[in-house]
Amino acid sequence: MRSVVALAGGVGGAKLALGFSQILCPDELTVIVNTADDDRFYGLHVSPDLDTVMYTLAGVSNVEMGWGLKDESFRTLGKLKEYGLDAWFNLGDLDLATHLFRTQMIDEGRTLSEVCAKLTDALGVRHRLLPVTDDPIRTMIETDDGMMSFQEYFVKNRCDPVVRSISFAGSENCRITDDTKESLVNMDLLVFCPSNPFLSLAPILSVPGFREMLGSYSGKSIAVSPIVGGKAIKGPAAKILQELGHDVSSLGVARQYVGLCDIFIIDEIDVSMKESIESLGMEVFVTKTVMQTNQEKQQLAEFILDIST
Ligand code: FO1
Repeated sequence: MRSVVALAGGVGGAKLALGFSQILCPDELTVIVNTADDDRFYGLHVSPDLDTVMYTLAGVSNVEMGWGLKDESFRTLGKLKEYGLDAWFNLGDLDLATHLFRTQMIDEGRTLSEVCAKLTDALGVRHRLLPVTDDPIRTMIETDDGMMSFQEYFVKNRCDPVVRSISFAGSENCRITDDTKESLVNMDLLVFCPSNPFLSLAPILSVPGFREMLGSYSGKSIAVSPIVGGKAIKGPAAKILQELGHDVSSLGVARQYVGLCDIFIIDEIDVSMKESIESLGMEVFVTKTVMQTNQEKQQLAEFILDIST
């Protein structure tokens, strides 16, 4: 039996997690998810990355939007706007149920992990999704337009402001959950999904004790580049690499994983980077990494399992 742990943010992580879920039994896969994009809107606790992975594995995600539920409507939000609220963060009418449920449980004293388990059970997700921590951690973006929360940067300002630095408020007081710790102790393969290294994977790694646990792990660690042909598949990864002074390429991403991964996977289009990445001390594999269909998600997951044995 395998014991695969995938570290994931939003869409890219969710796609690869879905690929793994199609070939691994429920007790062979744990997805540890970023929670630093979490925030509160309209009094509700929003956990975007957990929901993106959860909805994707449940087969109910809104693929066109890249977040939220399919067949969604926004009538409640429209009413809030009519009342004069500056409702720039969109919560769909169906998605509101997830948020009402989560917020009510948290306000009753339940943990994010407990809520996640209840929601995934209800949606029929059989593989394990774990928030990296149950404690509050919030990505803050220092930009040329001032300091802002992640969702202000991402949604309200459409990633336009120039990023100067990124920090994770509260991370110093976070604890890894016992379930996360246990999955890291028992894993025989660690996968860094093709998620944003600065916004999705760095906050997971910033939780005290997480890096130390990886330090005492002796199995294979494999990262998949979220940059293909100098462009991000989705989101601001390329723009942020450039603004923070890194190479906008798989090489620029690979440099973020030195000391964390022994295998780095790049897309066929980036084959010319193979040697430069190898010179960082990683073994490099080249394959098709762009996942559009469910078959492509499964193929990449199969490729990763094959090279890890
Ligand atoms: N992304 C947007 O671009 N606009 C939105 O209004 C928006 C609302 C939203 C609501 C719930 C949710 O789970 C995700 C939502 N997202 C929205 C996506 C979210 O901002 C990003 O996917 C992640 O935080 C980045 O991985």
